[in-house]
Amino acid sequence: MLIFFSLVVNNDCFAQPISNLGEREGLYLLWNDEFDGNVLDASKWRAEDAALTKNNEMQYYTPEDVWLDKGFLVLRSEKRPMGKRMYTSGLVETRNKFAFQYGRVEIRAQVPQGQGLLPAHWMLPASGLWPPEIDIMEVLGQQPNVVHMTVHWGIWPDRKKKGKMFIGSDFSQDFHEYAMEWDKNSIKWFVDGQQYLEVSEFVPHEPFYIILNTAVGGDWPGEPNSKTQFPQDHKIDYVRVYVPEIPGNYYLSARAENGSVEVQPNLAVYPKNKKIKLWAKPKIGYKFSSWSGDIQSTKNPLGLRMREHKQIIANFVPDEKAWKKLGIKSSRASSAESADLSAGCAVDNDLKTRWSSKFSDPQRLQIDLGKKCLIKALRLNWEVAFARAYKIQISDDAVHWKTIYSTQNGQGSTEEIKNLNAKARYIAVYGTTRATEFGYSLWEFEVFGQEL
Ligand SMILES: [Ca+2]
Repeated sequence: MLIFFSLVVNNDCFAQPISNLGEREGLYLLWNDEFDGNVLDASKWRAEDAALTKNNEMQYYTPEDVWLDKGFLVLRSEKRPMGKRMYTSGLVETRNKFAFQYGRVEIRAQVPQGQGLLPAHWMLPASGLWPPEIDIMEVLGQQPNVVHMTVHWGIWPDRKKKGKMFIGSDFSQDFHEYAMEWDKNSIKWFVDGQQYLEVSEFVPHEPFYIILNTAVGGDWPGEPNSKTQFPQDHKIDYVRVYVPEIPGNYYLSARAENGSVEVQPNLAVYPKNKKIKLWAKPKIGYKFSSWSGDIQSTKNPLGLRMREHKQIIANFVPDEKAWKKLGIKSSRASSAESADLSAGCAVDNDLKTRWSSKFSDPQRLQIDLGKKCLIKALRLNWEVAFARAYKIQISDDAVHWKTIYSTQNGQGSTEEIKNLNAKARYIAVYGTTRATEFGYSLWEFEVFGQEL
C-alpha cells in the first residue's frame, strides 16, 4: 500500500504534474481530482468567499485566489485589502459535495514559505461539528522543513490533540506527497510514502470532508513580517481518496454542481444487489436535467441496484421559472455581537458582511418584507457559528408568530429550505440551540417567492 515517488533532484521535473493514477492493491479510487481542467470543478469543490473568524487569521478567502494552471490547483496568498482584512488567500473544500469514512487520502503539493503563512490539508466532520479534526499536513511558513500531523478530539472546553512534527528538507522547494490512512482502529500519516505517525486512540467514526488552504497570520504562525514575500502560491497536483475493496460490496459516489444528491439508504458501502434510490435536488434557481457518469438517465428519482462501484453526476440547468429573491425593507435582531455585526448585515446582499448574535440561546433575526408576500423558499448562508436547532416563523403583524419550519439538526454552511407555501409580511429565524460556543452568525438570509 505504501507508495514512494523517487524524486529526481532536477527542478524542471517538479514543474510537471504526475498523472499516472496508480492502482492500489486492495483499494478502490472512490474520488479524485487531478486538476487537469481549465476551471475548478464545482461538483467537487467549493471555493471560500469569506473573512473566516478562526484563530485570529488575517486573510480574506476569495475565489479570485483559486485557479487551475497546467495541471495544478493554485491557492495564492496576496498582500491586498479585502473584506476588512489586510491579506487575501485561497481555500477550497468538499463540504456538502464529498465526504468519506475510512480510507486513504493522497495529496501531492508544493507549499509556500515565509513568516506568517500556514498551508494546510485537513479534514472536518460532515456533521458541521468541531472537533474532531484530522490535519493531514500543516507547515508553518517560517519552518518550511517541518510537517505537522495532528488529530484533534474532545468537546469544548475539554479539547485534546495528538500529533507529531516530521523534520525533513525544505518542503517549499518542490512537490511532496502527503497522505493519511484511516480505518476503524487507527489513523496513519505519511510523507512521500514513509509513515511518521500512527494514532489509535480517539479515532473518529463518522464521514469527513477535505479542506485545502493557506492561512495568513493568526495565533499559530503569527503575523507576516517585512521578509515575507507576496504573492505566494500553494500548488496542489492531485487529491486522491481510496477506500478498501470489500468482496461483494460496492461504493457509490454521487456529485453535483448547482445542487445535491440524496441517496437512500445512505450507506458507506453497499452489499451486492442492494436496491437504492437517488434524488437529484437542485439548488434554488436551478432544475434537474440528467444523470451522467456511470448512469445515463433523465429519471428523478432514479432507482438502481448496486452490482458494481458507481460514480454518478447529477446535472442541473438554470430554471427560468424559478422564484425570485424578495426585497427586504428592514431587519432587527435580538442582539448583536458588536455594532459592525448588526442585523442589517444579514440582508445587504453582501456575502462579505454578517450578522452575529451574542453568545447565548435563544436568539432571533426578524425581517420585514414591506408587504405581504408568498414565501416559497429560503436560503441561510451560515458563518462557522451556525444553529443546530432553529425555527422559521412568519407573522402579519410582527406580534403573533406561526412556525412554518423547524429543525433540531441544522447543518450550517448554506442551507436551503424549499417547498414552502407561506403568506406573510414578516419572517424570522429563531435559534434555540447553537452548534458552537459562539453565537448565531449569518452572512445572508435570503427569501424567495413573489409579492402579493
Ligand atoms: Ca451580508
